[in-house]
Amino acid sequence: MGRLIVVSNRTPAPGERTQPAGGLTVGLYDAVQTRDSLWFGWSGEQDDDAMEHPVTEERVGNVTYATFDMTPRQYDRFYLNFSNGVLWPLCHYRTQLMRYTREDCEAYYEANAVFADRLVPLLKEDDTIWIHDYHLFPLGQMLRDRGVTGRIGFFLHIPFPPWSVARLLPQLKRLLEGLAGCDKIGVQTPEDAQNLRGCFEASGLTADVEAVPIGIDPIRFRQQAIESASAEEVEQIVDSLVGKRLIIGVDRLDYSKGLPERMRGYEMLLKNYPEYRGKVTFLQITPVSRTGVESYRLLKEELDGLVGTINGAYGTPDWVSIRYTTWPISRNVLAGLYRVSDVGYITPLRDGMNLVAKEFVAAQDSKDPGVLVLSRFAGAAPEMPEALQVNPLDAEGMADALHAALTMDVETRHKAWSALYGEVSRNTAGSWAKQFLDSLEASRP
Ligand code: ADQ
Repeated sequence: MGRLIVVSNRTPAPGERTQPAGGLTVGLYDAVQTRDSLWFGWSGEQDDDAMEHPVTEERVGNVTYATFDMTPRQYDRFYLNFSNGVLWPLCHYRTQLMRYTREDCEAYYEANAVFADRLVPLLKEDDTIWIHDYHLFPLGQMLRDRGVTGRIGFFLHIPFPPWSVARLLPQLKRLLEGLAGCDKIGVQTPEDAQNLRGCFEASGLTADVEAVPIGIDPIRFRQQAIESASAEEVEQIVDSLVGKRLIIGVDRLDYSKGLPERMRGYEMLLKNYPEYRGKVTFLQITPVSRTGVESYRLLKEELDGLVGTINGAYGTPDWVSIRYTTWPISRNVLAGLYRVSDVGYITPLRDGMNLVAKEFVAAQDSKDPGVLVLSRFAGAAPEMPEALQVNPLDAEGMADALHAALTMDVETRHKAWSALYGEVSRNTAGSWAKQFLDSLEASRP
């Protein structure tokens, strides 16, 4: 069997190469460990002379991490402006937030060409290449143009919108032509697959698209949660609640995550169900991300204001209704916090999958499990029908779901949790990678 070549915008940071921290790293950890692999991507470093810097390689176990630096221009135009200022909002159906310029678009293709030019010399004939995510849509075809003949797969971690929305992107066909260079394109949900197929069809292109939902490592995460729930850091937080019920939300600060809407849903709980005033705490953990993009700065201002308004309106001298932090928290502590929470309140407006929903389920105590309140627009929703599913735009509906979660008897909670945990255990990070790679393998003789 040839090598597995993983290509993603960022490679795991050196500290994460032996201890995967989340998302993509966990998903691919098993796949790259069990076979001779190369993981190729941007180092995270920027330098004016980056184009003169060589690719740097580090070998850890079975994996060679090959990384290169970017120029500040590439970072701004390829990463911030086009990937995160055009493609991210488009794929999350937020077209009014797209800030398109031709110059950024060209810089996106130029940066993809740099990925291709730097990767090709590292390749061998029987390598299988697996490209990840929206930063690298055109890379497959660019590798083909440079003579790569081996199998190339692509996985999109975020949603893909229908043709009626996608066609708002200038040069959509060019983007799809680049993607069609891959033998197999994986997406998170059947809806994304249908949308992407529709776009290929409308553009007169053919491609092999398949829904392969990503999962977590539930056994490992559960173990982490059990250990950390009784660790000092988590116990201190539990003590500080002095018996109040705990609702938890965990997300990067991103407009796709529906954070203002979530606050409004919680505010409605306090308004419509006054019996919870002074009796619940909502802990929202939201590390800031992409601060270089204007819409993210504006979102932070909006959220800061909303939290202040709700706390001001409902809080009392001895009770803060929302605890809100924008600092990152270690995964261990996070796992313990999920376990001690009564409700996981995960309500994105649109999300590729949302691994936090799966982590919350894995972390629960089977004898007294918490309840998952989940947006029906998370990619995880079709796999999790036993969660209390909500529309994040319906504040009253969210409040009703929180109330239902907080009053659910243990038998009903246990029944729902068992079904959810069964699914989270069936479709794991490891099985996701295996299913995709098997399918890529079978895509041609
Ligand atoms: P993200 O948008 O980053 O990922 P998500 O799937 O929820 O969203 O993954 C976030 C990961 O980061 C989780 O493993 C979570 O535990 C971790 N995390 C979040 N906050 C943290 C904190 N404060 N401290 C430490 N860890 C934290 C993208 C797509 C998703 C898709 C994933 C994987 O947007 O829809 O599920 O890729 O495909």
